[in-house]
Amino acid sequence: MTYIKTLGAALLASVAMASAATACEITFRSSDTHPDGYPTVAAVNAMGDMLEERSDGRLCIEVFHSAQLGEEKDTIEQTQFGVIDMNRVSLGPFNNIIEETQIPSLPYIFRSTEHMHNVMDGPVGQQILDAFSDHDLVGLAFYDGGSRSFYNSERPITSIEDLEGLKFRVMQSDMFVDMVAALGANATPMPYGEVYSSIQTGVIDGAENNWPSYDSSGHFEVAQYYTLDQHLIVPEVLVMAKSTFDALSPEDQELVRQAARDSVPVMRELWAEREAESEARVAGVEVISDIDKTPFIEAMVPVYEKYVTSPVLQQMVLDILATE
Ligand code: GTR
Repeated sequence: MTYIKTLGAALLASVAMASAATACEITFRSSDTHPDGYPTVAAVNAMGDMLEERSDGRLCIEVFHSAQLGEEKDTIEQTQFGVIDMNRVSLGPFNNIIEETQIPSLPYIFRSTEHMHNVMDGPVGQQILDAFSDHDLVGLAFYDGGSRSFYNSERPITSIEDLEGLKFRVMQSDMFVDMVAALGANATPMPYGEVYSSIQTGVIDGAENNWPSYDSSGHFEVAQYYTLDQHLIVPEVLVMAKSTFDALSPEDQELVRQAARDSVPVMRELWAEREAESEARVAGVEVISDIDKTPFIEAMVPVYEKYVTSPVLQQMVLDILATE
């Protein structure tokens, strides 16, 4: 009898647990290339907590971190098809699909992180978020992506001349291939997850990224020269599949939009902390911080000429330059 009672109690407990776990009516599957605990993952989790609370437990988010759902370019396609509900990615892999995303991805377009925040929080940011709707996506919010700099396994880069002949991995964006070529080096677009082994085996000499990615990916172990040329400040974006969004009531759509907006300050705080932590963690690498950026900036003229073509894009550049 006691045995039956114990069994019954255990059964009841597991049923209760199961129903608590299935309390969510809808669980949005969200993709991220970064590991658990990385600021982007933590920010989408924070958005999920807000959404769950504000919808009385009906709307939830499950983040599939560490590229469990695939590399960024593939997950973007799957999000457009509605196979994945949400995606947090860099704007870089959107460059070949949505031309407006090229503008904040232009080298040296932002003077500082603060400048980037002011632009992305303003009308240009909204214009870019709106552009996603023509591509089966809903743009929800922008996150920080720090500033990206070159690192390699061969030699310290102290000037533009030192880049000559080196082979760098770039995100899958034609504009970044041209950016590296304009600096006298060679670029290979490739998924993030292949970079470590490609540097290790000598397929490429290096890549470019921000402190937290250089750290968390372990790239600092195989490419120990990091040059603070800070050629890109590319924002990251959180998008939802249009089909997922359209299936929601207008009230729930607004809950999603608002929770995404409210996750931005959370992300910014986590990002600032993580940048400092990562910089300290990779302390064994050779950091070249005393570098004249002027030749790098001047070398970017052909990139602007090639990509800032239409009057709409030209106006976006002017608006960004005019933003404080
Ligand atoms: C990181 C970014 C990722 C991914 C990666 C890359 O900084 O957060 O979304 O784009 O760079 O270089 O592929």
